[in-house]
Amino acid sequence: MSEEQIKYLKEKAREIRKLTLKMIGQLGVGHVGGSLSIADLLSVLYFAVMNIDPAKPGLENRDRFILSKGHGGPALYATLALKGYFAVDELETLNRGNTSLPSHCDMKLTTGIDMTAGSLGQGLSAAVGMAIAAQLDSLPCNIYTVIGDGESQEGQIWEAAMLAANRRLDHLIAFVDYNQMQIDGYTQDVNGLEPLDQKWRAFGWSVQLIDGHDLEQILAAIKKAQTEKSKPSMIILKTIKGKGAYFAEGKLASHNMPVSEGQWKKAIERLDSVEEEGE
Ligand SMILES: Cc1ncc(C[n+]2csc(CCOP(=O)(O)OP(=O)(O)O)c2C)c(N)n1
Ligand SMILES: [Mg+2]
Repeated sequence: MSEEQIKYLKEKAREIRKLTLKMIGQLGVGHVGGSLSIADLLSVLYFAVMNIDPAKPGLENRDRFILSKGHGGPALYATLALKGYFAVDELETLNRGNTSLPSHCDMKLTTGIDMTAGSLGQGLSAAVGMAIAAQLDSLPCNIYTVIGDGESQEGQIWEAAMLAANRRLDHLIAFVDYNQMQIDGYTQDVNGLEPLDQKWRAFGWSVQLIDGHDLEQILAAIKKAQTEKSKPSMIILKTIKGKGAYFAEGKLASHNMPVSEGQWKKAIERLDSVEEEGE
C-alpha cells in the first residue's frame, strides 16, 4: 500500500470514529465499544476493497456486506454516509422516532444495508446463503461479513461454518471482531473461544489472525483471502473494544454506555489532535 493510500484510509477511519462518537453522543447512549472496534475494517472495506456504487445500491453484481453483530450499526452508518449513500446530517437521527437509522441494522430502512441484524448468530448464515446464491448464478461478487467474538458463542455460527466449507464458498470472506469482550464480560469468562483460529481451520476455512487496527494488515489479508480457491476465508481481527475514544477504550462498560457531551467532544478533539501531530 502506498503512503498516500495509508493516509487516506487512516483519515477515513478517523472520520468514521468521529461521526460515530458524535451521533451516539448526541443521542446520549449507545454501542460505543463494538462500533469503534470495527472502524478500521470498515475504512478498508468501503474505501479500498468493495465493488459498490452508492448511486446504484441495488446492483446485482455488487459486493455485499453484512454486519452480523448488528449493534455496531452506528459505525456502519457513519461509513455509508461518508461513502455517499445518504447525507451525513441524517446521522443525527440515530435511533430516534421515524429514523432510517435504528440502533441495529435494518435493510428495509437504510439505503446500503444488505442485511438486517441484531439477533446475534444469524448474519453469518445469511452471508452463506448469499454466497451460495452468487455461486449458483456465477456472480463475480464477494460477500463480506463481520461477526463478534461474543456472537461466536452462538451455535448457529458453527452450523453456518460447516455449510460454508462444505459448499466451498471461496467468495465468502468473514471477520471476527476479536475484542475479547461481550455484553456480560470477557468472552473467556463467559464461554472461552480459544484456540479460535484452530477451530475455524478445523471447520475447513482458510484462516488468518491479524491486528484489526492495522490498515495495511487488513488490506493484505483481504487480498490474500480473495485469491483463496475452494474455501471460505476467516480473518480474525485482534481488536480493542472502544478503540480511539479515551473514555471507552479497553473497557467492558463500553458495550452500551451513556456518553456525555463533554466526553464525546473531548474524544473528537483528541482524535483531531492525533491527526495534527501527524501520528
Ligand atoms: C441472540 C442474541 N442474544 C443476545 C443478544 C444480546 N446481546 C447484544 S450484544 C451482545 C454481546 C455481543 O458481544 P460481541 O459479539 O463480542 O460483540 P461486541 O460487543 O464486542 O461488539 C449480546 C449478548 C442478542 N443481541 N442476540
Ligand atoms: Mg466482542
